[in-house]
Amino acid sequence: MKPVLGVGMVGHAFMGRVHSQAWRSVSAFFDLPVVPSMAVLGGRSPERTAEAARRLGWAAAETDWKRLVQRDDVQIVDVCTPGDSHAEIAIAALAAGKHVICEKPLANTVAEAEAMAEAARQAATRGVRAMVAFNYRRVPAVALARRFVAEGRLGEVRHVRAQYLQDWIADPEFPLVWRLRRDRAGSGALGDIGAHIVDTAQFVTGRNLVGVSALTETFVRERPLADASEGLAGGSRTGEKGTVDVDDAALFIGRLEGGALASFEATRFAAGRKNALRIEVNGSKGSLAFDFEAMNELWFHDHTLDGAEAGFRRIMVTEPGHPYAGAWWPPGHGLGYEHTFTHEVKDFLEAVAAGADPAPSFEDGLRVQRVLAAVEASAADESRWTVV
Ligand code: SOE
Repeated sequence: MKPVLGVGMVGHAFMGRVHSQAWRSVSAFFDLPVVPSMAVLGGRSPERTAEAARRLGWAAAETDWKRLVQRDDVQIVDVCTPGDSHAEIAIAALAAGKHVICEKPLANTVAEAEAMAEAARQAATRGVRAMVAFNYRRVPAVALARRFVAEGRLGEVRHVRAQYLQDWIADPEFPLVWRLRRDRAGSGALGDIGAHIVDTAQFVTGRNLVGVSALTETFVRERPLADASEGLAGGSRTGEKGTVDVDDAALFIGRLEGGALASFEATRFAAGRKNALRIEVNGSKGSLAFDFEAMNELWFHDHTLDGAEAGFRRIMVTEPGHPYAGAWWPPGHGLGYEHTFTHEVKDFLEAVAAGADPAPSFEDGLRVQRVLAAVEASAADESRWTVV
């Protein structure tokens, strides 16, 4: 009999639903040393939480996260709330001896992220593990891209071009949901999706950013207020308007360890782009290109080939030898967004069972948080702007 680890998850909106899917399916597809049991779902409203628990497959519902993290049937706490409560919940859970997986960005501020990383360091000395949930690392094609870079197939990395393009708030009448409020989300497109491309770029290249220079913009400064500002769509309108105090888009350049130049663009105003997380890496021996909107494909150009034969070729990342892919369908049948979360909890459970630190750690999450803060500081510093 494999040891069973009870999971207590806080939050049941978009991220809670997709994490539930991961916890529900992981043992059916991966042979793990431990088995997760979906012990309890946490949320604020008794009715909505009980209903979500029933629908998503949780054994119980709890309206007080402080009780949830103390429960004896909970060994893992999964934090799927907006960023303003990540630090409080994660730190309390670690102090209670529970392993923690926490949605991205790790926190809303560097100070909170520092406190979380410190709590994780302390907890690790007691065998308690913590991970920040940057799920796109677990797209098979992204993991394969990292493998190619690590194997030296690209040679010296010269350029990284990363974009995260969405369009779900392009309509000025789209309401002021929590992702557009600094007090809840910390920042706008920058923290919500820019954080993903910072992590993806650092993960694929194995190099951290050492400095940035940035522009941010808020295109729509007032939006309708909505009653229940949960989820992506928001609830019914109140008829009033509120001020948007976060960025709608962030554009920045940076330098990676080792000298590669990188550019980043995060926006929710790219009309027609739904979830285009893209990365291209150019090295001395070749290039890689990925777009989440075709997430089962990785494009590779081998620059050591004769020019007459060389050129980008498409690799369908669905072969048994590709990261994660062998656990699923026959070659060519493809995976979706939800699988990245299944891979995330698989890696987390394996690390917990092995007594190892999972990646990305809270320390990695803190490093991303420092990049976000540097981007905001750079964008606010108009003295660096050269008028033409
Ligand atoms: C909204 O922009 C969002 O749901 C992000 O919060 C997620 O992290 C991303 O995976 C999809 O888009």
